[in-house]
Amino acid sequence: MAMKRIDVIREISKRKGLIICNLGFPSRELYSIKDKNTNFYMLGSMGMASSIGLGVALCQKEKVYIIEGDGSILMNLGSLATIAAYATPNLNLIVVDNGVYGSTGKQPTHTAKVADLKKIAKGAGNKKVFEVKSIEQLKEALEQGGPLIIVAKVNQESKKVPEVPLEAEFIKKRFMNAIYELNK
Ligand SMILES: Cc1ncc(C[n+]2csc(CCOP(=O)(O)OP(=O)(O)O)c2C)c(N)n1
Repeated sequence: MAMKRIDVIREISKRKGLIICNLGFPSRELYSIKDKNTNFYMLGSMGMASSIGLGVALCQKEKVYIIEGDGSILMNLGSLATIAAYATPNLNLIVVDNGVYGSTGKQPTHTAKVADLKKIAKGAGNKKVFEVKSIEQLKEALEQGGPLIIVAKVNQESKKVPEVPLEAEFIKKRFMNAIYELNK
């Protein structure tokens, strides 16, 4: 049976580390699984989770899990080259590829027909890039040690969960405090 985005997010949420999550349903699903002060929910901008996550990985020692979307990473492909150039071993970028802009009505993205994110990530210079289609494959890929890019192929399903009821400023400050406490 095809993997769902929420299964991928649940697996990542079980792990110890910081999570920077894409906006829309991915953040809503992550919040509904378990809200933590180590979760950063991106509320506004597509494609910025990978850039923010790289910055967070570079400036402290905790593991960082970035949950991106295919539509979002396609808007910021440059971040894949910046990650190839600068990423530290604590960086794990998971691109959840459902082939659609799932949070805004399932309009197809370019991964549905032409774009291969694994090849793009490799072509940008990243060494460890995996494509996974099951939770078992995802777990195995996550064991490989970073910097790591995983393209997780999922179906188009979003769980009908409410919006994240937190203010952007609160999310940022809480996340910064959590990083400070973990790294002191
Ligand atoms: C720059 C920008 N353009 C458009 C939007 C509107 N928008 C919010 S979420 C979203 C879809 C995101 O798709 P994807 O990254 O593939 O993630 P999915 O929801 O499918 O998991 C869109 C178009 C936005 N927030 N920011």
